[in-house]
Amino acid sequence: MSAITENLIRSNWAAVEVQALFDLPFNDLMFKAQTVHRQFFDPNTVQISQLLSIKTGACPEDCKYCPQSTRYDTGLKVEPLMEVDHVIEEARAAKQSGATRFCMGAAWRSPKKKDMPYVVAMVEGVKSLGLETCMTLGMLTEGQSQELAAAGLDYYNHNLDTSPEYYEDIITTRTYGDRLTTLENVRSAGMKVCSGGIVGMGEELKDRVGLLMQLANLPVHPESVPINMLVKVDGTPLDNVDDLEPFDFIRTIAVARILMPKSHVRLSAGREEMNEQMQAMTFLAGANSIFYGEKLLTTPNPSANKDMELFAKLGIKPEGYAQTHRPEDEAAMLVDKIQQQENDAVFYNAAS
Ligand code: SAM
Ligand code: DTB
Ligand code: SF4
Repeated sequence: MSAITENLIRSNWAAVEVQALFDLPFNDLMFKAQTVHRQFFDPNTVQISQLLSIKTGACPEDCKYCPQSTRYDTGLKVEPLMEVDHVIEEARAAKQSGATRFCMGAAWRSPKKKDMPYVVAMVEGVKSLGLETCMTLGMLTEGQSQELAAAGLDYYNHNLDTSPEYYEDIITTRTYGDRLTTLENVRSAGMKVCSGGIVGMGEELKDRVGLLMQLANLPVHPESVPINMLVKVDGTPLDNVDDLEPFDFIRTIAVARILMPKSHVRLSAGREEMNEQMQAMTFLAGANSIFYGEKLLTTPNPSANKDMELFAKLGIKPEGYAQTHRPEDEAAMLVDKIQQQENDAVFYNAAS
């Protein structure tokens, strides 16, 4: 990295500086974000992660956005920890569809001792398929972080969710400090950090400033920064919150890109509600990762087919997918492959 690009990587952002970025005219902000983006990344490549809920619902925490908290009646079907073999089968299918990272999520406050051998086996099995591994299991101790790192876990996802000031309006069962401690444990164990937040929860602009400042002022920036648009789920306390102005979502992505130039910024939950043009604008703002596959953890996501069609229209190629053709042909080939998989699945179900 040259001295000039090195200077762009900072952990001493002041609130006024971050606020000033948000206040730029939209075109100036987009230009700045795209300029930074091009110094560190191929602007036409997007990383693809696939999510799987390995334990669903009945979570004791009270996160007001979450359909999986036991405190809210969201009609969600509770599922115990998934069998290791089943997880590995899902990962194999995700790889076939073009995902390079498999992210396993559990509705836990933190993993219990009895859970650890199973999640370790999942990491080992998924990794042996040649996929990058990611988990999000709640708070981790130092020991648990080391155990997961030793099993080969590449990334750990643990979001700060919002600014420290707004946090208590959203979650009361664990503190902001608890979250920072987990991030420290993950980092010290040598894993890559995936941490971001949710916008559209009724927060103010200063809270989006505060969230991004917290992430960008960590001693080492998270390698992966998911920016989620709240998915409003009936029965959660936030199911009726006002919609966020879409341009404010795009601005949040652009500012994240500028503050954390080397990180992958993920256009995360909420894509089901976004049209193609809005998603394209987030890629222009510097988003270069998505969650892929028709389900996030419990809520819908665009189909892999739809995403590959969008990639083909935009000339975007999936990161890490062996490139032997033109990007637009490559995406079209993936569409065919996914279609074939879906046909096979229909045939399989009918026979069983
Ligand atoms: N239980 C673990 C935890 O919270 O640390 C891991 C799973 S939890 C579902 C992972 C993240 O998903 C949350 O931190 C939150 O940022 C995001 N999330 C949950 N519900 C969401 C929703 N309705 N809309 C957008 N993001 C959501
Ligand atoms: C993240 O930041 N977003 C993902 C992942 N990390 C685990 C989760 C989104 C969940 C959306 C609501 C649901 O599907 O339950
Ligand atoms: Fe539980 Fe995680 Fe949902 Fe919070 S976000 S209620 S900890 S599953």
